[in-house]
Parts: sequence; structure tokens; C-alpha cells
Amino acid sequence: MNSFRDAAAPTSQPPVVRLADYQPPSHTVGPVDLHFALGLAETIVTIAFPFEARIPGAPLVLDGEELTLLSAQLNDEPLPAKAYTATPDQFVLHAPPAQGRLSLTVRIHPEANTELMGLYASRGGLYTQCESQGFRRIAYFLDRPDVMTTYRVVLQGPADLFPTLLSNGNLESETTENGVHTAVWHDPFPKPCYLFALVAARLAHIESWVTTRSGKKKLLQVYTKPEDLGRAQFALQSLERSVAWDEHRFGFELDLERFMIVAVPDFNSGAMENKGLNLFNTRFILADPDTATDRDYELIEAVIGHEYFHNYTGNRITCRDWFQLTLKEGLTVFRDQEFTADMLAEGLSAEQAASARAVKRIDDVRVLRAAQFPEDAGPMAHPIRPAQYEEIRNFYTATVYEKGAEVIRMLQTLFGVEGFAKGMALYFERHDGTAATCEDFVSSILDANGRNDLMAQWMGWYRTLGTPQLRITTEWDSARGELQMHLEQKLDPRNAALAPEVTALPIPIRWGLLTADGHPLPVPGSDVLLMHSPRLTHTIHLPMAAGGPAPMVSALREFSAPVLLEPPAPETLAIIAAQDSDAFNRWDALQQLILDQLMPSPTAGRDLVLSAMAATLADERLSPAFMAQALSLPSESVVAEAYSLRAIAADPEAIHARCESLKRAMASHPSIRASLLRWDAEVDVEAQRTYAPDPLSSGRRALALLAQALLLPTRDAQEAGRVLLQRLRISPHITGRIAHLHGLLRLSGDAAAEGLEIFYRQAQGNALALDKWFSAQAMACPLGDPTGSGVVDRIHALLQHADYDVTNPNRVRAVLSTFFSQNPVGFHQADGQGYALWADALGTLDARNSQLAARLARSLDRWAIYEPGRKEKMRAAIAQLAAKPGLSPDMAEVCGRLLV
Ligand code: B3K
Ligand code: ZN
Repeated sequence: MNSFRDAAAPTSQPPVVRLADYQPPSHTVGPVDLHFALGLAETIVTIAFPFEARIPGAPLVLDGEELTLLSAQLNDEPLPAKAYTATPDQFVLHAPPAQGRLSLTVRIHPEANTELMGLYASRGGLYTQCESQGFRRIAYFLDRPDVMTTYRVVLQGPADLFPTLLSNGNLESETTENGVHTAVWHDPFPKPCYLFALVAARLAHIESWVTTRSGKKKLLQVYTKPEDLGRAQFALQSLERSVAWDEHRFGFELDLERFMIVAVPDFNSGAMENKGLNLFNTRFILADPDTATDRDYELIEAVIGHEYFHNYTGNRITCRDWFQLTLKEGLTVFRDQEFTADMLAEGLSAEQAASARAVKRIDDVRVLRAAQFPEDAGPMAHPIRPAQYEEIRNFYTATVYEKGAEVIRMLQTLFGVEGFAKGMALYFERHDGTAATCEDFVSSILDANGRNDLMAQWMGWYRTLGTPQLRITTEWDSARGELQMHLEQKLDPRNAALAPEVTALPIPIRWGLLTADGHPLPVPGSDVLLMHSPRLTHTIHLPMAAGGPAPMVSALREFSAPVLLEPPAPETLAIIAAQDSDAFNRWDALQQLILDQLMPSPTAGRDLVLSAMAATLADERLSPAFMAQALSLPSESVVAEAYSLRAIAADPEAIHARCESLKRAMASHPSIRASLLRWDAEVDVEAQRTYAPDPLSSGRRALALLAQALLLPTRDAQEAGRVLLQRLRISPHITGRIAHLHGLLRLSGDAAAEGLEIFYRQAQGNALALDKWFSAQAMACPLGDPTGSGVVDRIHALLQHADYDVTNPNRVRAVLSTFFSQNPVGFHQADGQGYALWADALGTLDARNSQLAARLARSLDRWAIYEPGRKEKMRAAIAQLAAKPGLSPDMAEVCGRLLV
């Protein structure tokens, strides 16, 4: 049972779970003994544990899902039938003694488990996914994160099917007798059941030993299917780097004797931080030049770091309840962002390191703006700690993760790296080994820095939704050298009902000054201004600038808060883009100029933005990785969001046309073109080198391949096709191959067909490379079809392809998620056929894997920002899906919220 369930809710409505209803568990339980008789079709599970009442006389109510009870014992005696009630979803011991030992045996069906939640079969092996509420699909238990105990696990199964048997913690014994393989694992760390994991499969592994700072030797292992083992090396190295970084940066030492990572071919999410036994989507483990792009390499290291860092932030200190999810996720995303930034900057000069860090920050902010800002503006908006939900599975969101990480980052901005680390140390001193709340974390950081006065206001970030808007205007008294900065913040109006007590949020604004001609002007006092009222005037005296023109403010450097800052005038943006000392703001100023160009009526002339781009390309202090970021347009859906902010209905075709037109203008501008041609030639030079995914090489590749893409529409199609095919044939890495395939698909016709054939052949036997073959087609929008009229037919054909596999979430995402989210022109066909495909495909998928389907459905979150014709068709498609009989609770919640 979940103690939050609202018993009074009418049965026709899905029950709402509320944070305000939290009650501690009725019983303490554990340690737990688990016994598995493993089989693909059928597995028999026995769970046994002592319990003790915390609330005298309370029934012992255990969660279950699709379980069949085979036997029940109390204190080693069979329980009489009237002593309990067992349904597939619940076990209730009506009048338990104050303490006792319960033992329950159930039957489950891993092969029939298409939800991939609980214990499920994937390509001949058995794997688990228990977060958030999958353990109840394995055994009856108090499936809630504040029930922490130790586990001893006996795994038993046919040795020929399951030569590898893994669970959390340490291996106590392993035997094979009469064809039966038995392994006994013990995890000495108390944990909630969502961190339980097992693997029973035929796997191979590589390993290494590391010595932690207290001198202990620890075993690190990566397991994959035998045929994939050659692609596991980078993952193991990333794990070694993660272990070292967490010790060095936070003093967190690996606490287990061994740490294992397992690659799972069918996996709903990216990875899972089970204690000592991380399970990963193959996508975030397997890397070689034929499988993983530069971006994949970076993501693999980030995800391996992320899951490893959860060992402290999530596992040692877990969440009291699922509303606190951001306590572990926001914090761990922040930690993995810092890890990546440190890895990128390693070994570079101070100036280069700052630029490398800026590139990482730009990446993160791009994700935030593309995924989280729209979520926060739409019908699924929720605070980073939601106050209620129907299905927790729907709340693994960009808001909980990405905005959650920004809220943590703001604390580091306020207190500095050392002050933040001091706060983390206090958090662990106070809460290690417990299930904590967001308040516990925030007060630790504030107390450690002597700023508990901020507590009440800081928690406003956890209670409010929507992206705050920030406006900064200045007044300059030249004679006195006095600058007045007027700051104004505006919260999302929906907070008036949700959190009326919050009138302003504490917003740290990192800022600096430039002279009118762009030179740095020292800021008197701190360069971080904490704004915590709706309005604020900050006055500074600048005697050195007196008598001259008004200085310029470069605000929100490093993107110091997750807010929407009203951009200054285009002329100011151009100077910041060219000269600011803060690399992030240089990029952002240029992005604002680009965005302005993509509006129906730009405020600046096109020359201004083209000159700013040309200047960026000519600035030798900037890295190629930065230049590639600077010249990459925002995605068309981000442009649609900008329309919405200006109260203009978005027309995807018109937006696409504007983006294409700006890209052509870039490729035709003499100075930009000359740079692009030079970088395009680098594609051939680079193809002669041995592939290495280091930041410098990948930055050069990014810029060279961007140049190739930008030049394409201005080239003779036949000649361009010939060059791309040649480059595709000889490229030594998939980073190049996929870029060349994208180019060929834009050209369409014979060149595209040949490119597809070549890439398909190159990808044989490599599921992850084949995923890219599918996704390239799902996102393709040919130059000759600017309205994307042929796209939907192509998607239907992909769904019928012999290699399309509905049982594999990666393949489903490669086609459906890519089409819904990365092919705006094709998806938003004016006749609504893209939306019809959305409703049909998701209706079918929901019956097999509701979590995946509900996630993909979020691609229509922003239906209301489009022009009336499409908007109505999207609404109708959502309504059609919502009305489907037998819809899962996950999907019902998403559709219900989208339609409000
Ligand atoms: N904690 C897991 C998320 C599991 C998602 C379950 N629906 C991965 C992560 O964020 O680290
Ligand atoms: Zn996580």
C-alpha cells in the first residue's frame, strides 16, 4: 500500500497522491532474505523479513503488482486463510503481532513483463528495474523509499541459461551443482527496495582494480553480452575517472568491495543506480568509433558518472518519499555536470579551461531551454518538488532533473565551490544512512555557510512552477559616474494559486560591466547580486567612467539562474557577443541575435547578426567547439517557444523557412563562407587521423561537420551528393558517417538511397548504429520538400521495416520520439496526419509499455502555442488517445493534463 493514496477519491478517477498526506511507515522491517528460483517464463520468489509495529495494532499492508501468492508463513507456521487478504496488488496481514517474521512466496512471469518494470526478460537474460515502484512487481513489500534495510539474496537458475548471476553488494558464495547455478549476495548497506537489482544472463566482463584514498583496493567491473565486450573499455575508464573525481571533489570514497555495471539491451530509461550493481541501457555503455558519436562518448561518461555519484547522493542518503525526487536527481545532475566540466578542462591553460567549461555550460543550458522551459510553460508544469501526482513515473522530468540541478547550482554560485562542499559535508554528517527531505539538504548548505536566514525564501524554488522572468534596465548619470540598475522579477501567474505566499524568488545574478566600446570595467563589490524581492535598485559608483557614455551590463553570466532574461538592445548584444569576458554570455548574446532574426519581424538588420557570427569565427582565442555552438541555430521548437513568449502563434512551416533562409544567408556571407569552406576541407583531413573522442578533436569535428551542413544547400546537388557519398564510404567513425548520411537525406533521391544502403551495411550487427540509421530517417526533411509532405509516409514505412522492433525501447525512440520531437515540419503537417500517427502509435504502445508511451506523449505538451488549424488537430489527437479504452494510468494522467 502507498500511504499517500487518497482513499476518498472516486474510483473512476485515478487516485491522486499528495505530499501533504505523508505518514511514516506503520512497521519497521528487515533485514530481508530473498530467494529466487529463476526462469524466463516463470520465476518463484520468496521474501522473508522480521517486522515490528510502530503503530500498535495497525495491519501490515504490503504493496504488490500482478503477483500470485503461493504461500504465506508467519514465524515459520503457515498463515490461516482468514489471517490475511492477498490480491495481485496487495497483501494485508490483518492483525499482526507486535513483532514477527513473515515469509511470502509468489510467482511472477518475466517474459510476459513487457512494461520492463520489475523483473523482466531481455534477449535471453533476466534483469530488474525497481525505481520507483517496480519492486512490488517482484515481491510483496513496503515499497517506499523510507523503508531501508539490508538484503541477503539467493539466486538460483539453470547454469546453461544463467552463467552470470549478480545482485547488490558482495558475493558470499557461488556453486554449480547438477546444472543448477546458485549465487548468494549480501549488501551490507541498508537501502530502500527501489535500489534492489539482479541480473541472470550469459554475459562477459572486463574489470580493473582501484585503490581508494584510504588505501583500500576495490574491484570495478563492466558486464555486456559477449559480442559487445570489445566496446566496454571506455565505460570502465569513465567509471575509474568517476571514482577518482568523487573522492577528490567531495571526499566521497567508494564504500563497497566491488562496483558493477551491466549493459541491458532493452531498457526504459538511461540507467539505474542500484547499490553496487548499476544497470545501463546499452546506449550509455557501449562505445567504439563505429558505435558511438562524439556526443555519445560525452554522454556515456556523464551517465556513468551520474549513476556512480548516486552512490552517495541517492543511495547513502535517499529520499523520504517520491516527492523529494529532486533531492537525489537535481543534486546528482549538478554533480555530473561539474564532473564533465572538470574532465573537459583537465590539462588546459586557465583561458582554455574557461572556454571548455563554457561549452559544457552552453550544452546544459541548451537542454534546459529546449526541454525544461517548455515543460515549465506548459500544462505539465510542476515545481521541482511536485505537491501531488497520479503516477510518479510521469515525474522523472526535465524540471525535477534539470531545473533541480540549476537550483543546486545557484547555491554553489552563492557560496562558492568550497562553501558548497562544506554544506555537502554537513548534509552527510547529519543525514548519512537515512531517507531525507529537500529541506534537510537546503538547510545543511545554508547552515554550513551561516545563511539560514535564506531558508524560507529558498524553499520557494521547491514550491513554485514556471520560469521566472527577469528584466534589468539601467540609468546612467554621466556627470556623477553613477549607474542605477533596476531589476524586476515576475513569477509565473499560476503560482498565485499554487504558492500564494511566494512573492519573489532568491535569484543570484552574476554580472559584469563593459564600457560602451566593449572593454571590461571592474565591478565594485561582489560580482554576484542576490535579488530576493520583486523589485530592486542597485546603485554603483564608477568614477573611472564618469563623463563618458553609459557602461553596458552583462547580466546572468554563466547563466547563474534558470530565468528568462529580457535581452538588451541588439547593438548591446553585438558588443557582448564580440567582447564579453564571459564566454557563456558571448554565446548567449549571439543566440539572442539569431533568435531575433527568426521572428516574423526582427528588430535588428540581418547584417548585424552575420557580422557578429563572422567576428566569432575570426576570433582565434575561441575554440572550435565554442564556434560550433555559436553558429548552431536554436532548434525549431525553441523558436516556436520564443514566438509564444511574444504572443505569436507558431507556424512550423514558416519557422522552418526562416531558419533555412538564415542558414543560407550565413553560407553566402563572404567572410563566413570563407571560414566554412576552410572548416569543410578539414572533414577530409580529419578522416585520415586515428579517431579519438577527446574534447579538442571532437570540437574540430563538430565545427567541420557543421560547416559541411551549412554549405550543403548552396552547392550543386549532384556534386554535393558525390562528395558526401565518398566521405561516407571512407569515414573512420560514426560521428562523420551519421553527419554525411544526414546531408545525403537532405539531398534525397538516388544519393540518399545509396547513402542509406552504405550506412545500413556498415551498421550490420550493431543495434546502436542501426538505431541511428532509423533516427536519421525519422528526422530527415529533404531540401526539395520544405513542407515535409513525404515525411509521414516514410515514418509508416520505417515502422514496417524488418529491423523495427517494438520490444526494444531504443528502436522505438529512434523512430517515434525522433519523429515527434526532431522533425517539426514533418510532424506538424498541416493536414494533421503526423498527429494521427501520434495517436495510433502511442495507443498501441501504451498497451505494452505504458511508461515509454506516456513519455513519448509529452511531445504534444505545447500544442496550444501553434496556429489555430494545427492546434485544433493536435487537441483532437490527444482527445482521441485519451478516450481509448483501457488506457494506462500513466497515459491517462498525461492526456488528462494536456487537455486541461
Ligand atoms: N534513477 C534512475 C531513474 C529511473 C527512472 C524510473 N522511471 C536513473 C537516474 O536518474 O539516475
Ligand atoms: Zn539520477
